[in-house]
Amino acid sequence: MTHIAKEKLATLLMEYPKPAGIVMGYGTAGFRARADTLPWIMIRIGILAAFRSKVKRACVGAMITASHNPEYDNGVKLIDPYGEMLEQAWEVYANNLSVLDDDIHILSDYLENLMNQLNIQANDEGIVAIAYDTRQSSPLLASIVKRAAQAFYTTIMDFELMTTPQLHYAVRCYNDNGTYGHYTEAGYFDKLCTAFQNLIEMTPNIQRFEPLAIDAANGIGAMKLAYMRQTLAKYIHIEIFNDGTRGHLNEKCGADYVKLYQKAPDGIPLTNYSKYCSIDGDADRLIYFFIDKNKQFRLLDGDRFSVLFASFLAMKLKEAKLIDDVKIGVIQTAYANGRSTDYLINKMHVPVACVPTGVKHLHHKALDYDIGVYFEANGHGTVIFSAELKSKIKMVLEDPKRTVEERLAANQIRAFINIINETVGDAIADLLATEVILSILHLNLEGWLNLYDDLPQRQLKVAVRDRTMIQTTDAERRCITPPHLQDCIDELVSKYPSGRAFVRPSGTEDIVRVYAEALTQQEADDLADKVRLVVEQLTK
Ligand code: G16
Repeated sequence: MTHIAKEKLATLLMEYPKPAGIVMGYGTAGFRARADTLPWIMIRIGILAAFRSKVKRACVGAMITASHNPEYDNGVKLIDPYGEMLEQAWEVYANNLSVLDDDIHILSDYLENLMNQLNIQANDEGIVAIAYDTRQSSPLLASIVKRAAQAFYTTIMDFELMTTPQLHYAVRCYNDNGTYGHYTEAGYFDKLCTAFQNLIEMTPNIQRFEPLAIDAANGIGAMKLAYMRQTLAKYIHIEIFNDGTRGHLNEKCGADYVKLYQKAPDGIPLTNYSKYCSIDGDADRLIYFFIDKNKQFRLLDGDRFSVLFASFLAMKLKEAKLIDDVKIGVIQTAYANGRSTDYLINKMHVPVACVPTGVKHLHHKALDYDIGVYFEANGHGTVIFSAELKSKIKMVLEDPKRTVEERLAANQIRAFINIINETVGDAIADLLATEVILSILHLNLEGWLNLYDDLPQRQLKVAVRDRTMIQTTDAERRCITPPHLQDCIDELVSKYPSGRAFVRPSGTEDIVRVYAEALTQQEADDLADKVRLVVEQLTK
């Protein structure tokens, strides 16, 4: 480690000291907490980003956001060269760095050891792409990451305001030398919008698009959607509400609020549209909803996207006569409604895997398939396509013996792949994909909802003294600590026909999450409430 790096770090440590007694872990989506408690961790993450880039000899990303959390929170997560979440082995380094106090000697000893272990030379070059959401605290936090990374001979690509999925995309494109697309925001929109238009233009008898009202959670998505709205105005009429001009970020609006409370967001007229959707604060989640004939609010969550996307892709694979050569699977978490899992397995005959919460887990599992469709029930997800699948599509397109219908289906899959952001769940890409599938299949939201009936469910947030007291296993479906908690949950669940419940500590908020489902809403509410009481008692 150079003398200059040491000096720069020492200055940063003095400017942004670590508060006494603070403990922070790299959670579901990186470090997340109240923004005013974060500057010191940004120093550590800036260093780690530089090291990761040097080791991978590629650009890595650092996204400043707390996504669905309230405005007063913020956070940071690292993005690996292929646009995926940071490799889990490196989360250990992040946690080790977060434990270290501000002593420059101890910190530099640790860093020198780490450089030796990872074979990093002081003058190896690094490149870190940084972006942030619209939170007031974001620019300062980004500037600290930047300065810490620069102390280690690292170039910064500063994208400033971007959605989280846009940064994932940019990192992938940059390292792919443009094969995946051009790494700028213009490149991102060009790829998505061109693919969307192509899919529409090539599809005969496509249904007219109904106007869509979007709740943008008063976040970064509003300004990005506004750009796209103009480009696609010829095809689809989009209205953007909760665009940040009046309300607060994620407050009574946004995908998390709509999903959690199962109700429409504030700030959007509920009479004029047949289709609504909500995105979250950094535009990586999407939830659809509508008001039915009986004036009831009806929700279409992440499970519904899995069913819709998998159905569409399976249908096109059949038409392209590729279905027998392609392994398609769906990845869910414990939050997936039991009826969605049943529908996928028993009606669609698609294999379903269950993994712990967190896109990193779903993404990893999805790589086992040629087409891996993954969505968390909260609307966070995407589809990934194997290189083999892509070359099979190409072969169909280039084979003169294939029929017009087979080639059309292959072409439709190819265009669909280009709408999707394969690096991570992306509300904008998922929105375009959903809209175009609904139009191709001539489905309205009611038809989509009627594919199966959800079991009524309830989710609660429970504040406890120390959420790490709860440890889970079996993809978070069972608790191993505190003692007796799981026995109590099992006993409660046994009293409700088709009942299911689990608890897990959140990795993004200082709370424990309770989930329950049962045959009626009253029973789901009861079960959730009883589980909450048990959690409160056993974590006192
Ligand atoms: C993040 C993660 C998601 C996760 C969510 C809630 O979403 O990316 O995978 O489902 O947090 O996690 P937890 O239940 O552990 O708090 P976002 O949209 O906030 O980035």
